[in-house]
Amino acid sequence: MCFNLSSRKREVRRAKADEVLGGFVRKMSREPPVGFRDVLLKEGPEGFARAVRAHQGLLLMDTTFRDAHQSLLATRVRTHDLKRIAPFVAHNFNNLFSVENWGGATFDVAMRFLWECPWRRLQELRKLLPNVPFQMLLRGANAVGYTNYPDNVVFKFCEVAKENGMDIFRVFDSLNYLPNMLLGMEAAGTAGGVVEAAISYTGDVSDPMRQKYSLDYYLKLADELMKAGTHILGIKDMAGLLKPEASRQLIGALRDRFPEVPIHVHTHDTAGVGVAAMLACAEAGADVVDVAVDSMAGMTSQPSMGAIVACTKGTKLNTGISLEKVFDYSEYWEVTRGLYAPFDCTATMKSGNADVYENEIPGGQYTNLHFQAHSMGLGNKFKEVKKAYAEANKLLGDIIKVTPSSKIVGDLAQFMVQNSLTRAEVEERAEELSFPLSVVEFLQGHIGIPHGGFPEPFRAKVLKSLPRMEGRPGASLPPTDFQALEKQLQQAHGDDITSEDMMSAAMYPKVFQEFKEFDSNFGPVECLNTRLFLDGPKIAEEFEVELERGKTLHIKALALGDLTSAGQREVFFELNGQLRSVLVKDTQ
Ligand code: 3PY
Ligand code: ZN
Repeated sequence: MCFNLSSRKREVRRAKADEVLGGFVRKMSREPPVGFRDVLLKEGPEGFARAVRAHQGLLLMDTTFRDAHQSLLATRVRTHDLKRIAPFVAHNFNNLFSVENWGGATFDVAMRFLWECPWRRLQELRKLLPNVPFQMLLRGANAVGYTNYPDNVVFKFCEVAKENGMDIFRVFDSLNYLPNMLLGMEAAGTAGGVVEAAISYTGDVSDPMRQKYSLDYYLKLADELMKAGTHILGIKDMAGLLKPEASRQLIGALRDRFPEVPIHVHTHDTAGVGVAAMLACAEAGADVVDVAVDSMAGMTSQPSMGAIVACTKGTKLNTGISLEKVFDYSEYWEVTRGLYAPFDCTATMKSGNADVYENEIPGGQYTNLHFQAHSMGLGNKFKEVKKAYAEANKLLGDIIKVTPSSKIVGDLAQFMVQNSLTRAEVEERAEELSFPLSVVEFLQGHIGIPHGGFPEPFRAKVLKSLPRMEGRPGASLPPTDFQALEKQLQQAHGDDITSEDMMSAAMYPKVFQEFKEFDSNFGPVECLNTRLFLDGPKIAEEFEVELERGKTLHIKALALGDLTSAGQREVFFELNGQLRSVLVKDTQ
């Protein structure tokens, strides 16, 4: 199977994207029109929430800048391509509730694979898109990581995010474990952000046979989040399990119980039901639903913006968004998406699948597991993995599955497939099997306590005498000493360490260190266009790199030296007319 896109094709797609953008830029006036962010800045989080609730018509959050590419393109979309379209969004989509552009997996992927600073992304986008609120996904006490951090790290993280322009914090916990959620909510609220406490949805409230996650369960949890003062109530349907009937029951009941609070619903389109479900949510009283622009929508991503805009036009749910503008926006993303073909799930995945109602795999993970099975040349293994995933979930007690609990269920599923074990065999042989560490730690209580408690006797058999944690895991972690961390980072990377760097290092020490080393060797590669970033320049190619406004480098690639015994080559080039060379590792 070949995932590579030829450099020529990528260049053609880039040129097409330039052409599309050129047309937009000519039509844009200088200042973008007033948007909901202006309301937020004037009225504060409470006033903003009131304005959202009072708004006539359906509001949309656009996930194209975060969850859509996390779910379809392995989170690989670069700041460069987000910045190019950001002014268009500011000018033409000023009536969006928010643009989701940060958090979730984007934080570590930016440093790990794109060699760019996630904070710079936020800063740069803020300048280009000043009028629409930015929204991020905060994994409660896990912030933007996969594990618990000391409380002071989560608080500082939210403070720095807010200072850098973040507005709305969607806070969830992968087990809906209230103490973890409350910690994230408090951190976001103390920072001055809009708190959107989001209940992760699983099961099916419209199925009387599925009682563990009943309507009553969700209403009780919502009561707690309301008591804790959330500004907005979020429903986070990370796997796309909300059917229209369940939407009517759940959102209808929440609307009756909490007439004042804005309700915001998130889903994925894995089974192809996203548009129908979001329309049902809106009709039942949701104020905001999540969509992605058409060319970045569907399958494991969010439902299509164009479809929702068209279906609500002329009704009381009218979004006020121009369908023509959605088409233009979609055209940009269609060509830009082509640049990321090596990471595009459609290389192997041709459709969504209603089997998600059985396995309940979240959108992003569904794509990952599919890709893993296919890249091993074992396309048929995906079916087995999905079946094992559903079995693993039952073994762990039928838990909520979203980062990081979804990864734990996935690890157990892979373990079962690799060792050809059924659920009954795992239960029977639990005392002797060497389970993945993530599974053992989950049973020890490392990410919190699942609804209904841990599965027994499975837990006792796996853990034997291993310690069990009580209560909120982060509560027992000693606070991070920020002064000591700053000193340590200054010693490693020089004096100009910022609060943003400190947060990156506190959350991802190794990833941050590698990113800083790369950055000091090669500079800000985010300034390169995506064709150059992914393919490199051709010999004799001349190109320009804009470091900042008015500071442009003219570069011409000249020649490659021989391969050294260390696997490196000297690369000769002209930089603003001067001959230069640099040693680079040859990874071909
Ligand atoms: C994340 O945690 O990154 C998610 O998108 C969860 O749905
Ligand atoms: Zn999602």
